[in-house]
Amino acid sequence: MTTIPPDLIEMLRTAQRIAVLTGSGVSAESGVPTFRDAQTGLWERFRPEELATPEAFERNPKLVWEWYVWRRELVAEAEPNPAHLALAELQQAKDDFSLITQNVDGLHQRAGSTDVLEFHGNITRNKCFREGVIVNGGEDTSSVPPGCPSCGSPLRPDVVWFGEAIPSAVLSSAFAAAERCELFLSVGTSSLVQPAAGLAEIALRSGARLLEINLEATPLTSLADHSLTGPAGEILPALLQEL
Ligand code: BV8
Repeated sequence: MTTIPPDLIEMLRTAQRIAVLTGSGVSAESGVPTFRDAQTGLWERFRPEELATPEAFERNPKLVWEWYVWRRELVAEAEPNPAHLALAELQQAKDDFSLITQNVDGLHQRAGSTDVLEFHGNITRNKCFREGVIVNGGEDTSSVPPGCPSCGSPLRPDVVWFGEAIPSAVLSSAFAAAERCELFLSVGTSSLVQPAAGLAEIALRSGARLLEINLEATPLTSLADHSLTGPAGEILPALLQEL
């Protein structure tokens, strides 16, 4: 059972401007493997960083496309877990709440969160590799990856690969949320991937307090005002109970 320090409870109750960054640890209890979990089956010989790049896709579009098909199937079978539900509830309880996620699984939205800032895109959407426009049907499914209906180029998932820029609108909204929040929560992330991992430090520099919830220590832990170690699916509901 999570014991929550009284000053953290006070912080949670009084803060009206909250920003949250989530990583794949929040979806782990929904059965979606975290980014650094050992990959299984066909994918075990690859590191995600080797597949989630434009170069990997250009080198072997079929391999990368099929990795995303496999991951989409995992996500389709997954259900939001208590961590996702608690964050949707927290959004309702606060005047100014921003949820920034590194996850591409759409589970926050399925849990009821709105205006989610998808920092790394969303695996359930496809876009044309050449034109960059979202494609919603009409693709040429005789090839793998399917072909864009307007130009025939291969489709790719609408995610941000390593070496690609975060979509500028999402980036500026996330920076603004980190700058104005009173309390920043970093949940279920190893805080290794940039520029997402830098958001907590922007919040700290702007005078916010920092709460980290994770299974293990990260580069952020020493900077946090509070660091709760344990499953997000247990700790977040416990925090909401105290509100
Ligand atoms: C960019 C989508 C520049 C794809 C992903 C400094 C500044 C800027 C860039 C860099 C920089 N240094 C290095 C870079 C390059 C790179 C980078 O950060 N590399 C890392 C490896 C060092 N960054 C980039 O390339 C970014 N782009 O900067 O572009 C640019 C600018 C202008 C113009 C052109 C270019 C883009 C990065 C985005 C990559 N895409 N995902 C896909 O999903 O296929 S990142 C990927 O990693 C996922 O989104 C994932 O969410 C993310 C981070 O991983 P985590 O979520 O933290 O997952 P992880 O497994 O690591 O950790 C899970 C944690 O949860 C663990 O700590 C675990 O203990 C914990 N946990 C587990 N279970 C639970 C739990 N906690 C609580 N409860 C549980 N139950």
